[in-house]
Amino acid sequence: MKRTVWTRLGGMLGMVAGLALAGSAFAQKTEEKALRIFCWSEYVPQGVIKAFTKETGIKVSVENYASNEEMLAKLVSGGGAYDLIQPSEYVIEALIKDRRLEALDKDQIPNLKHIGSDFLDLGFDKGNRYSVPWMAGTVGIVVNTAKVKDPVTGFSDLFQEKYKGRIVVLDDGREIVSWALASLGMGPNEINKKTLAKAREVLVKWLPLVKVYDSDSPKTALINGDVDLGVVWSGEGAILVAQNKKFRWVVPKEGTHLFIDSLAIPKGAKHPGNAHQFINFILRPDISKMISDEFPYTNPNLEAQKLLSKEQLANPASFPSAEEMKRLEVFRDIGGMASSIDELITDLKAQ
Ligand code: N2P
Repeated sequence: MKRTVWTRLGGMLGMVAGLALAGSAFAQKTEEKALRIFCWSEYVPQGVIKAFTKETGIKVSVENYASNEEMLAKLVSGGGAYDLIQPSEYVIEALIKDRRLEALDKDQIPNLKHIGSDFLDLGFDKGNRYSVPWMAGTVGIVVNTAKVKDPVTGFSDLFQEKYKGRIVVLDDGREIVSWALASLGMGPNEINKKTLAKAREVLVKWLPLVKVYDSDSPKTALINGDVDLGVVWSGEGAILVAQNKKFRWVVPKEGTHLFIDSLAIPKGAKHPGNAHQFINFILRPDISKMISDEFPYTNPNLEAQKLLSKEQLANPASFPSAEEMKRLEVFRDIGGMASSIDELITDLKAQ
């Protein structure tokens, strides 16, 4: 499934009728006023958590992860410890297959109507039965143009011997392999033994050029001047380009990942009612704007987009152009091949 169209500012969309009916299964239960969220680092503003607690009296504990794979491992071993998780599209697909998610009660999420139709009903969760979009985004290249004078338009321009020791990349095997595949003209979901062997040949040359692996805050090495180039999450890139004109954002010419990060309730969650309340809360346009202000990813909430400044909407990392959109692709669940990627990257890093 490839989404090539995505409105930048679109109008209001008629969709899920928000019938806020009382008396659903979740609302009837009396839950203690607690909520445990397991989410990406640098993605959920402290201010949003505070505002939620102030309004509802629900105390929130937050635990962070830096990759989908880290989240999955803890979720599977943790046995119902979390009320909300924040997986990307391909992991939602896997979790649904594995029956690890609670079906959502849409009656408790009337604010879902603010999400643009381009972000709903996607292949990994038809009808959004289990997940609600948090933010979308891409993975792209940041160039410090004060230091790098040659044009960098894609992964193969970036991973060159002359940039050795001047590069930060995400510490994320699935992402890294997708860049190598893209440079070979293959999509991010063409993963099997053969294609991984080809990716290895590329990465064996690329990875020794990397100075820093960082998925939490890859912008830091660029701001500090430790490196001059990076492959980073779009929200990190957006912060850099807004902060200093010397940073340029590039959507790699070979193609790159379009992720849809979402909220979902794991099976066995102890506070599903509170989790629904939180989901509906963050879909409120004013709250969603708070998220964009701090973490400028692609906000899928059309009413929140209306509250963003011209500068925010014009940030090329936050909102890719229609032409750039054509180069984006979502990840699919690749089942057991995920561990082969893990082995490959661990092995290459050790060399
Ligand atoms: C936020 C990480 C973005 C998530 N720090 C990438 N899927």
